[in-house]
Amino acid sequence: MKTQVGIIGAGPAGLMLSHLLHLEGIESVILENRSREEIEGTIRAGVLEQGTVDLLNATGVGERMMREGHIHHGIELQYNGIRHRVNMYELTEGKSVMVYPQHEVIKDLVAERLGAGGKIYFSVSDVSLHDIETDSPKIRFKHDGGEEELVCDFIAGCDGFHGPSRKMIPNRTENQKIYPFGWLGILAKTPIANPELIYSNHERGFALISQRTPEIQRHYIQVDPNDDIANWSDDRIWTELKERVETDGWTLPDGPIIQKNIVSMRSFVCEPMQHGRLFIAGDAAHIVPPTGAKGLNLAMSDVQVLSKGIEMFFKSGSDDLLESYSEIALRRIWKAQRFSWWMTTMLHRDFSHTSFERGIQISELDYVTSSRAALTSLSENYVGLPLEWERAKALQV
Ligand code: RFL
Ligand code: PHB
Repeated sequence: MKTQVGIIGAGPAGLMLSHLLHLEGIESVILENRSREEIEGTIRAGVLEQGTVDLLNATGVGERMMREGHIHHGIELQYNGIRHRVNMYELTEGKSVMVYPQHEVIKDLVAERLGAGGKIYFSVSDVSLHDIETDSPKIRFKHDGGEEELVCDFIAGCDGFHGPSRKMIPNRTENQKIYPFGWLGILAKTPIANPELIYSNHERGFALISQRTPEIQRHYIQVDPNDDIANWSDDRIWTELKERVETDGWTLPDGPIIQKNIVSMRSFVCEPMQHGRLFIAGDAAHIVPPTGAKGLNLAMSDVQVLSKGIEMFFKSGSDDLLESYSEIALRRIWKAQRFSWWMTTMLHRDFSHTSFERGIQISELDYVTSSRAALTSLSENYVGLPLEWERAKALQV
C-alpha cells in the first residue's frame, strides 16, 4: 500500500491533518488502534478556542458545532466563596470559546473524511515505524489478521501520549512536570448549573463546573492523583462539589452520575517534534494539565503548521517550512504550557504549601480579578493565542 502521508492516530490531530491535506489535494491514510465506536464515545475535552472554531468552520466541518455547541463570552473565577466574572468577549475585542465535546468533533471529522473517500483503518495493531531517515518511510501494522505495510512520503505521529511515534525521535529532550493533583471528572444527568464555566479555588481543593447539553453536565473536583474511584460514591462526590462551589444563595443542582473517573495531571514537552520524514503532533508531543483547556486546541494548531509545511513541499518542492515545523509549533506550545501551568498553580490547593504560599495564591487571584491588564492577559490566553507564523513569513510561505 502507498500514500503520501501516513497518519498514526485518529484523534483530533490525525483527523484534522488528514482533512486539511485532503483540501489541498494531498492523499493520506489514517491508522487507528481503537474502533470507530470507541473513539467516538471517549469523553475528554469540552472547550474549543476561537481559532479552533474558526478552523472547523473555514474547512466545512463546523455546521453541527454551530447548531449544537454553546458560545461562551466569559468564565467565572471563585475564591473565598465569591465569584468574579471574566468578560473575555469584551477584553479580547469580540473573541469567545465554544463548549462542544471532543467526541462530537471526532464524529464530525470521521464522517467528513469517510464521506470524502478518505481512508481510515480502525482497530489496527502492532503499528511500527521504519526507514524514517529515508525518502520512503514505512509503517507496518496488523489489520483483520493480516500484516500490512504502508509506504509513504511522510509519517505524521498523531498517536497521543502513549503511542509509538515519539520514541522514534533520537536525541529528543523530554521536559516534564508532574503535579500532586488529580481530577475526578463526572458526567451527570442534571440541568445546566450556571450559564458560564466556574473555576473555583477552595480550601478543600479545586472544582470546575462545566456543561455538555441541556440535560447532561460535566464537572470536576481535585483529588489525590493516586485515589481510587471506588472510594467515591455519588453522594460523596456531590457533597464535595457543593462544598467547593456553592455560594450564598446559589446551589448546585445534582442528579444521577452516569460516568466517573480520575485522571492525573502533567505538563510535558518533547523537543524537537520531528526527525527525518517523521513529524509528531498533539498529545504525542506534549501534554498540558486540563485547567487551561488547551490540549485539543494545541493539537489543532500543530497540524495547521504541519499541513502547510507538507503542502509547500508537494507544491514547490521546498522543505523550508517542514524543517521549521518544530520551531514554529513549539513557540505556541510553550506559551500554552505556561498558561496551563499558571492556571493550575493558581487554582489548585497544594496541601504541602505553607500559610505564606497560600496567602500568595489568594493574593494572585485577588490581583487577577481586580486588574484589567491581568484579566486581559488571562482572557487572550484562554480564547487562544495566534499561530506563530512569523517564522513562516520569513520563509516567504
Ligand atoms: P488523542 O486524542 O490521544 O488521539 C490519539 C489517537 O491515537 C491512537 N493511538 C494509536 N493508533 C494506532 N497505533 C497506536 N500504537 C496508537 N496509540 C494511540 C489513540 O487510540 C487515539 O485515538 O491525541 P490528539 O489527537 O493529539 O488530541 C489531543 C486531545 O485529545 C487532548 O489534548 C485533549 O483531550 C485534552 N483535554 C482538553 N483539551 C482542550 O483543548 N480543551 C479541554 O477542555 C480539555 N479538557 C482534556 C480535557 C483532557 C482530559 N483528559 C481525559 C486527559 C479534560 C480532560 C479530563
Ligand atoms: C470540560 O468541559 O471537559 C472542561 C472544561 C474546561 C476545562 C477542562 C475541561 O478547563
